[in-house]
Amino acid sequence: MTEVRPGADALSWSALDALAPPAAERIEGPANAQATLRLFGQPEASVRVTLFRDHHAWCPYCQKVWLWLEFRRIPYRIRKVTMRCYGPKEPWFTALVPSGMLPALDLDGRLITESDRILESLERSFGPVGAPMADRRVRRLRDLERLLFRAWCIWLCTPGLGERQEGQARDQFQRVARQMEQALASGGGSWLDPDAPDGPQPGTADLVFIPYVERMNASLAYFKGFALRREHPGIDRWLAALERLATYRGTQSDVHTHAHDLPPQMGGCWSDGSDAQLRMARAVDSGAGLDELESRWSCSGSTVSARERALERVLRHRCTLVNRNPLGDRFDQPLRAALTAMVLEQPVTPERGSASALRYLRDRISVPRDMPLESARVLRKVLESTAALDGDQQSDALPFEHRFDQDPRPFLGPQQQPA
Ligand SMILES: N[C@@H](CCC(=O)N[C@@H](CS)C(=O)NCC(=O)O)C(=O)O
Repeated sequence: MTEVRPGADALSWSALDALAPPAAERIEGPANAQATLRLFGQPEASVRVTLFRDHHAWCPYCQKVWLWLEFRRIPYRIRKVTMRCYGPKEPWFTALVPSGMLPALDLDGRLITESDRILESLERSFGPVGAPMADRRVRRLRDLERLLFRAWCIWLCTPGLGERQEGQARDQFQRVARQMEQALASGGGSWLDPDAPDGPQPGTADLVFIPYVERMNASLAYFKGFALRREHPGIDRWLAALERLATYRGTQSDVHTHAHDLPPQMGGCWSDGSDAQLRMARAVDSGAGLDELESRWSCSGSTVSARERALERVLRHRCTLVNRNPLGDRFDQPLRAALTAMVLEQPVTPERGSASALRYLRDRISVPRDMPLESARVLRKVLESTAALDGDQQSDALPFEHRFDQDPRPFLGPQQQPA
């Protein structure tokens, strides 16, 4: 039994280990970014599908296919590939797919690329999730999703918009967002799926919207000070219905991750510099988060709390996290201090000169790659509160044109997959 002393000492690694829960069940448990095999109660010999997706669990087109496989409960393997903005592409993958583009899928030995072609092939082999891709009503919704995507790109990714153009771009985006709300309202249930709008889970029509609506919610808050969920209550209800489902939560990212992973992917995202924007961006960057826009889901009721899961995930990679930190070995005590503060829910003083090192880690927690949203929220907050005990020294700003600081290679386990 670990003796937990009240007071301000950082616990040892072995004391922290004793407080951590076992790793989550990856093969049969809820959807999770760490799995490399998913079986849904079926024998491994029945697996016909391999999904090639990114190490960071960030690619939106991969998320669409990932969600489809999870909701349809098709056994599959996962092979993870590096996206160019995080590090070099694996040669074994470019030998298979010369463009290096993700996602790709092997179905019964046949390689398929392009997420829509992948979904069509999966539907042919296993049957659809709700109304199928080719259904006239689903096609109309897919077109609407592309309209929303374009309106979002124009607003977010056009540099140098003046005040008037910002307003026009926002109006255009909101016009299309209202069409999505009308489509939801006309179904009369929680979902866009025209066959079962009040069914227990979303259909393919919903799955095609999820990745980018999630990214819109995050990026428009961070770069434009725009609260999508407040401005569009119909979209808020739809997101909240998704967040009640463990399958969606397993794939869900958060505002911080999207805000810093989108710019290199999109060729830049541009802030409007308004008071609301600066306030929201500061809240995100400091680790305080934007509770009203992030998931309302709470882990309470789950057997493992958000902080316990965060502890387990950090402990798994603690050596690499210390080695990779700018403070090197001297990050050992500050990291233990923050983790101790998190589990004991009381402040623990880090060694002097560690504020920027703690903030370096705060800024690099990637959701859902590293841990679920709720765990990241708790961990970021405690890294910041522990850093603040040392001072206000910040870490270097995150790069905008690439994220080589997130190269997955140092974290790869023996099977070349991050554990
Ligand atoms: N039209 C494609 C788009 C896929 C796509 O743009 N994939 C990006 C990631 S989001 C990619 O693989 N880029 C290459 C890289 O980043 O390495 C699809 O629907 O599958």
